[in-house]
Amino acid sequence: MTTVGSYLATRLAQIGIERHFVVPGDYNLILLDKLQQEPSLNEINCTNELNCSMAAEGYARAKGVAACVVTYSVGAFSAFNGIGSAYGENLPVILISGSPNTNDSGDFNLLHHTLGTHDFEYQLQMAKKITVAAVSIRRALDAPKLIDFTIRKALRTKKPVYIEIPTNLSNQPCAPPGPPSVILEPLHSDPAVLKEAVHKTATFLSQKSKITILVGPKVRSAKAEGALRDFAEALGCAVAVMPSAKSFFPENHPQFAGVYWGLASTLGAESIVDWSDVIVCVGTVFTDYSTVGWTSEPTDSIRVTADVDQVQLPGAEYSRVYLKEFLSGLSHLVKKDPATMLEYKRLSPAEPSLTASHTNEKLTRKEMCLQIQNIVTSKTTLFADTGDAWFDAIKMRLPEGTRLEVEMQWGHIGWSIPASLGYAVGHPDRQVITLVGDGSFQMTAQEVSQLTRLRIPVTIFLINNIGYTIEVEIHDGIYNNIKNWDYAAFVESFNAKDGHGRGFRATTTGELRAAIEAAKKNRHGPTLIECAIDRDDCSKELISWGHFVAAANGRAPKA
Ligand code: TPP
Repeated sequence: MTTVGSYLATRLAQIGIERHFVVPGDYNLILLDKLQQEPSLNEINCTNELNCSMAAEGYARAKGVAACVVTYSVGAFSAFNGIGSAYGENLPVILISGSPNTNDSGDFNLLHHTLGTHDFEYQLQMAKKITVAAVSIRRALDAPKLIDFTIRKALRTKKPVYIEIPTNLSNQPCAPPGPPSVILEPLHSDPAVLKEAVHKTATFLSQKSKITILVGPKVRSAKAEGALRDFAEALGCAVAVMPSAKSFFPENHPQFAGVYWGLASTLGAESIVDWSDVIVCVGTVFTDYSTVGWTSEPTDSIRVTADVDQVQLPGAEYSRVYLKEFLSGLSHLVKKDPATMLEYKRLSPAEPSLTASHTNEKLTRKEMCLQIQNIVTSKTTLFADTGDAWFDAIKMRLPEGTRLEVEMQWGHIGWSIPASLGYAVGHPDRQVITLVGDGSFQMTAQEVSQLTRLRIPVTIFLINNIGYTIEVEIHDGIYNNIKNWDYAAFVESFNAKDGHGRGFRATTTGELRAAIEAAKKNRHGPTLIECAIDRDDCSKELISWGHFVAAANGRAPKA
């Protein structure tokens, strides 16, 4: 017999979810049982709902979609934070919350885990603001329609959705699921609009002589990385990437022209972007952070914007044009124009060839980065949390196949710990390396416990500069000081009798080398390496970036 719970389980399995992230509570226990009965779904427990939602967000980065199951209010309110992240970062995460028994509202009962009023609607209303579809299943017979509607919406928009299931409905019968194409069928561009958008854009580009492509983070959600490469090769021009799109275009590609991040750019990317007479912005997102406090946003007049489902160029705009199809169409029409590539070769600075030290000296940020860079391979996924870790990771040279994950839109410090758990569960074949500041780590540290429990060999480089350095650069005060921890001991405390987590503290280059060797050998649990560096040892780009972001934050109100 199909029940509401088993219907949902079948649909989650059909969209490729193999692990769902949960924190149990009495409003969702029967639902969790139903999900467990689906043979291809495995439950991953998290230590709290904030981490649970962030772990699901990380799983969606690995597998394209994720599910997170929590209890009413006390669980869902915390999980909303990861759902905000999924929205901002364009990741389809399905938040499923248990909720009160359907009889309770009509009976005017007061219930636990609520506001202590007769309103049981507030959570649904809140979810509507941070998802693209939020439903509450009030009758079992509505479940198939509502579940299909929300899942389809999540997959099509690459945004989170919310499904609320009352505690007494999960085991109630409903119609069995129909063919999965109803939720899986992708959207296609309007053929006439696509044709015109492609022609207009190709004509526009043919009139320009200095074309640069700027790659943004939405290329991933549009599944357009392959089409982007074809388009770039057809044009033969310089290709710069935004910081949150680093690794979405191979860095060993002859057309790669660095990370464009205003004054924090790498490899001279800003010089070629500034020289161009047109910038084709593919899946880009311009915010105060990504434009360095609005100092580096390409002007509209020289911009062609190819977004996930629309195209804009000076004097024209097209909707219902999907990025992958648009780029594929363009690659067949554009003429080769390598002008920016030729100029970039002239403008780009010689790359410094730095090697990690072989002696034993006091650890610095630069040396830490060199040693981490040495262990990055094509099978590595690097997570960089908010803070100087962003700037460290952005400057690293990544081999083809390496992935970098940053959460620059939502920017929740501590995101990297649960997100790397979720990612590693989704991609057990990849080597996950996480760069996280001490302040960020303290937000979500207990999720290392699940890495230990599941024996996942994530390597965490904890950059201990004793405080919130990025905040110091934006606006300093005593609130940027934090309590130091014995991080190595903290991580090993999760082992109890059966764990294999290891913790190290590196204060010298030699200690870091030794810790990295130990991490390579530890295949049955996480390894945390605390990199103890000076409080003022931070990237110069972070200081300048902080200055401009602070200036943007501090603009006086308009009269
Ligand atoms: N709370 C959350 C959940 N997210 C945030 N981004 C902030 C507060 C504001 N914030 C941004 S960065 C930061 C804070 C508090 C400090 C990060 O410190 P750390 O992880 O030590 O990195 P560092 O700046 O030292 O490199």
